Amino acid sequence: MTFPLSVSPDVADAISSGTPVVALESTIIAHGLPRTRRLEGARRFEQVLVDAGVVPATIAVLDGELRAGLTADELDRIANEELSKLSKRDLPVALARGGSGATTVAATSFIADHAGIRVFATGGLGGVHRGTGDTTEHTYDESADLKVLSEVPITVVSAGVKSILDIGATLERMESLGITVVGYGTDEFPSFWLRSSGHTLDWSVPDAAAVAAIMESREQLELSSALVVANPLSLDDQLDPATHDRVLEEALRRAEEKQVGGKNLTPFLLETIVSLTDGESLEVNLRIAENNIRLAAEIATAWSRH
Ligand code: PSU
Ligand code: MN
Repeated sequence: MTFPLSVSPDVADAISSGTPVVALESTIIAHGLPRTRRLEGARRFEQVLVDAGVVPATIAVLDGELRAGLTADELDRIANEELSKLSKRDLPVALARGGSGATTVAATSFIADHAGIRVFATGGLGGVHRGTGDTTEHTYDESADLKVLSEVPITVVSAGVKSILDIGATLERMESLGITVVGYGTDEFPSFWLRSSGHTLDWSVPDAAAVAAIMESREQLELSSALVVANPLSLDDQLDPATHDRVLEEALRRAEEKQVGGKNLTPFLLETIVSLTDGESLEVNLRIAENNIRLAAEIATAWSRH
């Protein structure tokens, strides 16, 4: 039986010729941006790679097929159709039904790895959600992103995880799961909209070549776990910290009041924060994605030369 994945001709050519390729996820578009900004974002993300001489491989499920590398029309579908959010466990259902959907970090990493893509850029990873109300109450809401990243030898560039999550618990889980984490030019794990989180990292790297060297060592060790490159925004580009703290508290309060949970929780919190900041968090969000994609392009280029 062959693996049911369709890789676009551009991406397949790049992989076989050793041209750098970077995978992009589709959930960040379909569930991370408001409809009016989706197409612009999707195109911009790919353009940043093209400008750096790297082939973009946006990943999604279309009409019952896993896809790596989309045409302009297909990118349009991701931006304009009401797509479901697919984590790894949802893939067999989507395939069996001939359905379409946007892929999370978990599903994108799984598909990218099967396509032979080694570098992936996202905004923020999923992680461990905060407990609701009483801190002794566990929701067991931990993103499948973490488990999949413990199983797939991919390099993911992210701006850490959002402060809507329990960042300390997320870092502990990444340690238990054997996921390697390095800060890019920082020894602190970023909290997405902010450069810092108060959580220090064991390792920091100065440039893309240092990341490619770690990728090579990982291969020699035959490790099957991901390398997370935590790439913070500059202080000038981050969200104002006081605004951040205020809107975060309010968004968490509204989620609890409306009892939003499961896969709707992340999109709900993100939308609420966009509206509470009058769209400012969205501009920061777009800068973060671009910043991560630029670094992923450098890493993929360094890797292609190793
Ligand atoms: N974090 C963000 N923006 C996002 C997501 C996470 O800052 O768009 C998306 C990613 O696709 C991530 C997914 O993989 O949410 C995690 O969702 P869940 O917690 O339901 O696994
Ligand atoms: Mn969840």
